[in-house]
Amino acid sequence: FTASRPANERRATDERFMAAAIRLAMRHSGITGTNPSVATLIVRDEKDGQGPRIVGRGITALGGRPHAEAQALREAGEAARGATAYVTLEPCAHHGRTPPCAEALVAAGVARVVSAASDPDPRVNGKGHAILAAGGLEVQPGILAGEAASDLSAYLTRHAKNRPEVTLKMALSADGCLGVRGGGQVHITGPVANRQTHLVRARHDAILIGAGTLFDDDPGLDCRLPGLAARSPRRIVIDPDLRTPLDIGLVRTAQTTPTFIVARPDTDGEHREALRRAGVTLVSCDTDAETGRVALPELIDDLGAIGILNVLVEGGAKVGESFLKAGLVDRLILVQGSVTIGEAGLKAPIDLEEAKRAYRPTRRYRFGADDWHEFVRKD
Ligand code: AOF
Ligand code: ZN
Repeated sequence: FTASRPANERRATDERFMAAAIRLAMRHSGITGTNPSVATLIVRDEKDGQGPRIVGRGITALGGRPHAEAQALREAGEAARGATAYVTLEPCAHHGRTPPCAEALVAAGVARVVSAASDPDPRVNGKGHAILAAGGLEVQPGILAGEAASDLSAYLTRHAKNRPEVTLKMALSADGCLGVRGGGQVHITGPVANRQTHLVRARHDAILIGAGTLFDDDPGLDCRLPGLAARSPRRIVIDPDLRTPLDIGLVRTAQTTPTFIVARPDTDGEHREALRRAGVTLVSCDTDAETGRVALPELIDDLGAIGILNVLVEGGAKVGESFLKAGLVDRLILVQGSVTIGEAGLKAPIDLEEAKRAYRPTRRYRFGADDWHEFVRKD
């Protein structure tokens, strides 16, 4: 529909519909299994002066199938003929339970396909676009590729690094502290930033804290936003010496929300058994003989092996520092509040200035008095 329009107008239209498709894809982010959450919009110009209109929409279904394109084409029916399809990821080229989406787009008579991110899956990588071009469709890849890749990052990390993606989130006081030395919780961020944190939790498969944070805060680590409670992530506590008591919140709720404790295998057998009876899953870890710290790369690989695609590290200066030192932090969320802690403050392992050197800023919001910064690693 855009062929007769000037190039800049066409580009603006493409970006507008792709932005809508990216927002649509976010709805199933984290609930499509190992499949990425992709969205498709089928758009046509009705030539009635009203401009382009959406005639079909699809999001990758829960668990991963059917794919977005198949659903959008079904909704569009005959209206797909001559239309433009917006897809947040290159359409697939492999035979699963259904024929490849790229072939379905050709068969439906779609005239033009605009895509955002390319698919690193070796069964697809470039082949999806090639099928479309061979079918005579006009292909425009790379529209809002960065934005789409940011939402697909857990999937992209799994292909690029063969491990779950790690996001470290920390709330910093105005003077760069996480809290007061020697414990004691300080409320650094306000209610809007706290709700945003719950939204971030809902988009992760697992949330990880250190035993210190568990003992100090006895946190719930769930997603308490209306309608999203079922999206609460699995909870992981790093507690190599297995000091977690049976009467702490996470253990008491382990029957309803999957809870993992990472401990050395030689810890007290009776306590291990009692925790297991309470519903906790114990994950074995190795520790460094000198520092007593958990071997994180191995732990992250183990979490990947049980189907976890992304992990949100939320607790403790030491845990945060260990993940940073191990080079395992792919994304960083730093929320700077307006409180000043002063002398007694526990310095954060990274501040905004250091973050800007190693990471690329992606999103930034202002929530009340809080400044919310998101970064991704530069490599
Ligand atoms: C698409 N549209 O909505 C999604 C795609 O296990 P399968 O057969 O479903 O294939 C998984 C692969 O399909 C996944 O690795 C990625 O390449 C692609 N995901 N492709 O055309 C979609 N979710
Ligand atoms: Zn597909």
